[in-house]
Amino acid sequence: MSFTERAVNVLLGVSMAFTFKLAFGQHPSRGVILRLPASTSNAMLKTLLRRSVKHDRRAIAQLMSIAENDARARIKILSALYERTGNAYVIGITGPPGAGKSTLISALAKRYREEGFSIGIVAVDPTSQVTGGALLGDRIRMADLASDPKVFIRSMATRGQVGGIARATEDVVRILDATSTDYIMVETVGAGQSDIDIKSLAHTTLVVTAPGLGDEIQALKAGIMEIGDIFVVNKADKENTDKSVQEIYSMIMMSEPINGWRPHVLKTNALSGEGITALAQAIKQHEEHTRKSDQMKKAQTERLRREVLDAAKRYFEDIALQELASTEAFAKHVTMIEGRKEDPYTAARLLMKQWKKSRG
Ligand SMILES: Nc1nc2c(ncn2[C@@H]2O[C@H](COP(=O)(O)OP(=O)(O)O)[C@@H](O)[C@H]2O)c(=O)[nH]1
Ligand SMILES: [Mg+2]
Repeated sequence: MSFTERAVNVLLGVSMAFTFKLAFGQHPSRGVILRLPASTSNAMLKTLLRRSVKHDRRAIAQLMSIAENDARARIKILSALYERTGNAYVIGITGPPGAGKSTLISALAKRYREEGFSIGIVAVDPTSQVTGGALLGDRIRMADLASDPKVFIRSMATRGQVGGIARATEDVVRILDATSTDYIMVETVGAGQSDIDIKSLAHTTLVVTAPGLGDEIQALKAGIMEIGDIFVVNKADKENTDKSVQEIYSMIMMSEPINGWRPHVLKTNALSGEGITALAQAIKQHEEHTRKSDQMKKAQTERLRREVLDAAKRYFEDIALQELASTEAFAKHVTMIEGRKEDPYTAARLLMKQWKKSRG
């Protein structure tokens, strides 16, 4: 990295931190993207949006890819779709690799399809990235679902998103919500192995484990215990299923119910379908509980608050800072820093002051 590049990076970093402090009293968590791809044309976006709200799966997939790669188009897409969101019910499915999450999702999806609901399945699985094996397995398992026009499947594993996988996943969920999807199931690998905050994304969170994984209870203890609304011990055909159920149950009984809900513990065999009806019922119960409790409204308000802040933060990162970096003033400051006539921190402060003034 040349000195100038370094100076530009420092300057952008500092001005970004400064802007956030100014606006929110908070520091940014990500680095700066220096180049944006060429914007997608408005006409093309319009066509895709029109097709996607009629649940055209190809258009939906295209919109998702554009949102992942083009920061400006992303904002256009999300704001155009926003008024249509808020209807889908989002189910998070998390747990250690190999527990049977994908298999369980297929079984649930089939159940929901029988009831006529449209389904979105979002697989966020960094373990799939390593070998591609798990992904292939998922694909075969979901093959009959994939041919159903009312089922949309998206795998997040191998994409290099502009704003990270967590943001891309949220966007995908939002786009599905806006395009008449009744149930959205998001699969993540549990306990700190992915960046996704599934609890805040999902209305109901399932924590899936299986006997014989060795570390199942350990995995649950490591922060995943608090997030489950429903615990599923899958692979009920294996030994020690009841023991796992008991262990989880006693851990639940030791803690207070959250928002009046004490998590359920169920066992399933995702391959044979045993226990899936009971699981779908438990999800329904939690959905009813969440919908009628004050908590859902509070959680929603809190989510919306965070979204506005987040959108503002993203605006700064993706657009305002890019604009700043292309101004003459910015280039001048970099030259001054190069000549050791100024330091990046002072430059950032001055630029921000100027920026604030220019916005009135
Ligand atoms: N015996 C048994 N195997 C299962 C069951 N559910 C899933 N599997 C198998 O467990 C493996 C991992 O399943 P997968 O759904 O990919 O797990 P994930 O990594 O949690 O998504 C696959 O070979 C599945 O066929 C079950 O209920 N019983
Ligand atoms: Mg999986």
